[in-house]
Amino acid sequence: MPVATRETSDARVIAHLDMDCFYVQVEQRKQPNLRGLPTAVIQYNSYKGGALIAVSYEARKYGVKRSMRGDEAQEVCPQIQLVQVPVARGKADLNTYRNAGSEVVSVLARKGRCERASIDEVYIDLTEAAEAMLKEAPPENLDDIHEEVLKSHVLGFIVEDENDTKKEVRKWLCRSDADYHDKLLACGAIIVADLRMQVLKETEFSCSAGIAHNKMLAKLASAMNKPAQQTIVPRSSVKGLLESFPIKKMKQLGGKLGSSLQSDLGVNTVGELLKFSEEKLQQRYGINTGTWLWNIARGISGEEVEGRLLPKSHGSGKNFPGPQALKTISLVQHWLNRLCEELSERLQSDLDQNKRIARTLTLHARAYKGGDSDSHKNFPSKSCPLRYGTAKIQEDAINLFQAGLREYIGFYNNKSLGSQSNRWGITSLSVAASKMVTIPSGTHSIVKYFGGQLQPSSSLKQTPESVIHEAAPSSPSGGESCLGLNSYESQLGYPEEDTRMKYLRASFGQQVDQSKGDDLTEESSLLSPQAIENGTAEKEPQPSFPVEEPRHIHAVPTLKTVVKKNTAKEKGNCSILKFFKNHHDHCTSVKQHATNGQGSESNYHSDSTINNQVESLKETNHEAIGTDNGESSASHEAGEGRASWSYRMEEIDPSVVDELPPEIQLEVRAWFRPLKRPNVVKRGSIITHYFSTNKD
Ligand code: DCP
Repeated sequence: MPVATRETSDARVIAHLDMDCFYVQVEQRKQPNLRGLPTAVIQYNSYKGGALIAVSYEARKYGVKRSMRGDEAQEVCPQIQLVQVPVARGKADLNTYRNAGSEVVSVLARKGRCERASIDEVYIDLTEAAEAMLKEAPPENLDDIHEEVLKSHVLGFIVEDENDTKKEVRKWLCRSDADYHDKLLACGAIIVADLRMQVLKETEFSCSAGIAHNKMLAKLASAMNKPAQQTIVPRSSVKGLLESFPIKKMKQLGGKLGSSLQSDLGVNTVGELLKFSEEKLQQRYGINTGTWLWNIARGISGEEVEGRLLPKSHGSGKNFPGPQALKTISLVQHWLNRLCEELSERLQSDLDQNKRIARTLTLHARAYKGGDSDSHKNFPSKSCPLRYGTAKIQEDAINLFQAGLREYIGFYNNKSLGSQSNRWGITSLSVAASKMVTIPSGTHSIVKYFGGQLQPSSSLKQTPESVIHEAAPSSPSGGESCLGLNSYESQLGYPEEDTRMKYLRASFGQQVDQSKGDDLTEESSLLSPQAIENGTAEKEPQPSFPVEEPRHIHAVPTLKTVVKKNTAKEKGNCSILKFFKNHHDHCTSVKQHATNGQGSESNYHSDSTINNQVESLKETNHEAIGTDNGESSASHEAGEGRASWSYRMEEIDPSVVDELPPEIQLEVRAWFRPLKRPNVVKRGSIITHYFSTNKD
């Protein structure tokens, strides 16, 4: 949904830079002999010569378009050079292009706050740089202005004699009587031209740019004069620019909202919106969208350049055109597995390089059913909290697909699968990881520690309650307000609903009854769309989930006491205590003790792995624990062939706690404090230090 943001009263200088025929340029850098030739990059899929995804400007002159396939392009331009995208896992591998985009961003980021808007687009806030230039070296004082700056297009500035364009542009840039806004834009234009030349020098890529007072106008302008040119949008030209600008071409108006403006209000250009009052637009489209529409009609947008050099999300997709459409679940699964493998690799490298994790997994598909050629528009996108680990992502993705398919086909009984009207084919599949969050510094090692050791679960299915609509990808259990914890929960591979408890289990060796999901039948193996839609999915049968073994439940007297003592400190939705409160009455035993029973491994792989991690930590220090406490904190239970262990509250490593999100630290620390038992452990040993409660 568009968000109305008020424009600040201060003049800003924002540039939008967009690479020219980007994939082609990347390929031409690899093969310089292609430079200057009509060239296009084609998709991996060779159907009808492969889909064109990037077309050089030389090829465009012959009428080659991106909508064409290779065969058609060769018909209109026989000499066209077709280069196939790099391939991995039977699909396009875009890493080369992504890395090339990163090279560009790193050049631009030297000059101002950058927001990487897509693989080849960047916004940059040049306000400070322009202000500094205006103060120290205003254009009117410059002896020499680079040719590249003089080639700028100034919207609304009419040059009488085309031969004098550069001279006229110089005059416009250097006007001493110009208003402050235009002077800043003139400085912005000089800076942007310089940046574009720098990008060309360092990366060999050319780009085009728009320079304006906000992101919206800068973006519109960058596409106006391509390739390798720049366009300035003075305030005085905004009305003229928007007057004739097609409404459907405006960002966020390409879909239903734009169509409604056309059909319901008869608005075909942005300028035509000026006829409507803000109230009228609000009545029709709601307060926020109404105001946003009122603003864009006037070229107003206060949206900030976000300061983000990394992509907002990761995605991996593939098209299956014509006869290649996927018609069975097993084929879909095959391809989803490949897509998820790639996604998982990229998430892992983002985590390693940038310390970021993604919180939401979304599946998109296009499909047809029966003879309905329009039905591909309606395959619902589905999202759920993202669990790390390739197998988990694969498992969740197929479940999301099944949930979407169920809704798409609109039936609830597998018996109808074979009927003609319910035949379907998938023509496009993609998985995306979004809601990226940076792990606060200091938490890296714990995430690595858990992440590195978590094995993919083979049987823990995406629970229905965690399948959510694309439109509302936040957690149904209030995940949004628990950002820190949920991020880690996702990272640790827990389904969101259970995470807090599992976190506690990992930390405190506690186990919880998790017997739901028993007695499920094959027939209910797809989730009910109604349940998902209404947020009541947890009431639905949970299909083909492995039967979970009831868990032994061992409560901790000390923990219980502490929980009671600290209830007053509970605050916000993130509270572990609050969550714990909902569950602790299930706890029956009086010993803090964790036992992984037979058969629980597959269902609780994640937390049992963590248990084992804690165990291995403890084993390293086993001697010290045994010596100091007279009670082994790590033990192997004979007969089960599985490790189990028990330990005390005071044995929890405060340094591990240090690495948790701040709000969790506070709560866990509150639990530690009453348990201080000075002199119980021997000072000086590693484990004493490790588990010491006196450190905080
Ligand atoms: N791309 C793609 N599939 C599409 C559209 C684009 O794979 N349907 C890729 C190839 C493009 C790159 O993204 O090179 C950037 O897309 P742009 O829309 O910015 O187009 P180009 O950079 O190719 O050309 P232009 O100079 O018109 O921006």
